[in-house]
Amino acid sequence: MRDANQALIVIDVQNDFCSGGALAVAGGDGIIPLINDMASDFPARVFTQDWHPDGHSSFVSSHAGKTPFETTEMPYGTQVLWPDHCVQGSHGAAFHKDLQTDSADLIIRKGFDSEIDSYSAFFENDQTTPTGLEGYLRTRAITHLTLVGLATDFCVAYSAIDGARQGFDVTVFEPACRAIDLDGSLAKAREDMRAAGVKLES
Ligand code: VGL
Ligand code: ZN
Repeated sequence: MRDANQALIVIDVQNDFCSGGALAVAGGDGIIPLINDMASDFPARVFTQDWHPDGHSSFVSSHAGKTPFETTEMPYGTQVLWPDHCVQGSHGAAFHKDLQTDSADLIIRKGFDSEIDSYSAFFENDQTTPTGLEGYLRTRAITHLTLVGLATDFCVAYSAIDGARQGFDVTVFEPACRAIDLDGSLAKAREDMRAAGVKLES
């Protein structure tokens, strides 16, 4: 077992990001056995769930004339328009059935404000509105985070960078992550993570 100041953060291992899902990430399900094995090694375990209301502003269906993966300008910056995914209470939003979630100390949901997407487990995409995760980790005296899950280049990377910026020691364990890789987004995310002081472990 690792030291008490270490948390495993499992990002968005939900049906919609796994095979057959609305926003399936190639090989997404393949990381589940590894995550299940890792969980028993960490004294603190936090799982996240992408959790959007119907008609969320990040959904392409909310933007007439747009096609999936195009971008649009939002008040908080450029936003990719995603296929509708992880609608609150839907099968797609549920954790994959093979992911062992009983070990979760905390399940944190994000992206529940219709008007703002939230890739990061710490802040919505306006980079100001907190999810509360930082306070949870600090009050438990957690200083070291290991991130795994989906997708490497969006929710994992945004969470890792925000974690590092807040002073946590952050490692992304890449064998237990998979990427969407939209127009070079994986290479850019890895570069941005490194620049923010995130350790990439292969
Ligand atoms: C994610 C795109 C949209 C993710 C969530 O979990 O990486 N990506 N919503
Ligand atoms: Zn989403």
